[in-house]
Amino acid sequence: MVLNTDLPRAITSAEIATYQNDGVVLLPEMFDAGWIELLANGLAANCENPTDRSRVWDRDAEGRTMFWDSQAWQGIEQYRRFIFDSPAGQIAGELMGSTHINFFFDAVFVRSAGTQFTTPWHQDEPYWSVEGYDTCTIWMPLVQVKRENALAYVPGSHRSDTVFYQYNFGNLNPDGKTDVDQVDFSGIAEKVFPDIDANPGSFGVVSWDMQPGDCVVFNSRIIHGGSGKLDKDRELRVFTTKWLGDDVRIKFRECGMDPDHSAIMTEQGLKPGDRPGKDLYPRVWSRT
Ligand SMILES: O=C(O)CCC(=O)C(=O)O
Repeated sequence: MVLNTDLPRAITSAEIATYQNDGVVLLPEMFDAGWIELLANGLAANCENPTDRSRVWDRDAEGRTMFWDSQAWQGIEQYRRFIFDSPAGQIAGELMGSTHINFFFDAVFVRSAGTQFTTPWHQDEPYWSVEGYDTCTIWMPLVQVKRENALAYVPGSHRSDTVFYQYNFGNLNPDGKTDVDQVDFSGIAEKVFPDIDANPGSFGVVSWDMQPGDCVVFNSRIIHGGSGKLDKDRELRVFTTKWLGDDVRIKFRECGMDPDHSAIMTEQGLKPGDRPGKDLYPRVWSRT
């Protein structure tokens, strides 16, 4: 399989400005068919051999499921190849204007055909074992997805300083898995989470029709959610990667973390205030 390790085209200054102003940008046709085939094979292997962290987030009466896994890259060669050899790290670095990019973790969101479950609206970085503005996700559907079923975003919300009461994803556990990460923002939240679904238009919500090879890059502080409600013949297989830029430092949060990396960070000698690094968070790109 031939894999193009270079960007298929330059990222434009307009795309960088959109990412910085809105906190989210659609980049069409950034990964060619070779990368998509590789990741599709990796995701199939991941679903067959999930990590201990994986779980079903939703299972309905008809047996349709939403499956999630995270930080599977160390065991899945196809993911490793993507992380180290694809242009993804460069895309993150150019959009965030960073000098260095470290890889944080992968997460997959796999909905079987017709799944109605929708991802609750949330921000990512408040849940994480790091803190920083320069954090982003590359969201890649490995199958075609319609705008109304894709992940949606509230442009500009990444710049809000308000500490919202965020959803506890640990509640999504129909199979009663033990040792699931939990968060409780009640001690620190300043406001209830905005009710985006009540009036998406007033929040300027955006999302896009996407093909395999397209990606959306979003700042990890942006409010996002709403993906799902699939047609009965449509599945949704999404591979995401999370990237860390210049200002990011390790932070252990009393409200809980999801995914909670504090134990594995500590095992590797990483502590609050450190720059994430070592084998766990490899540096994959530097501006030359
Ligand atoms: O794809 C989804 O439904 C959720 C993705 C998401 O929330 C994320 O990558 O942070």
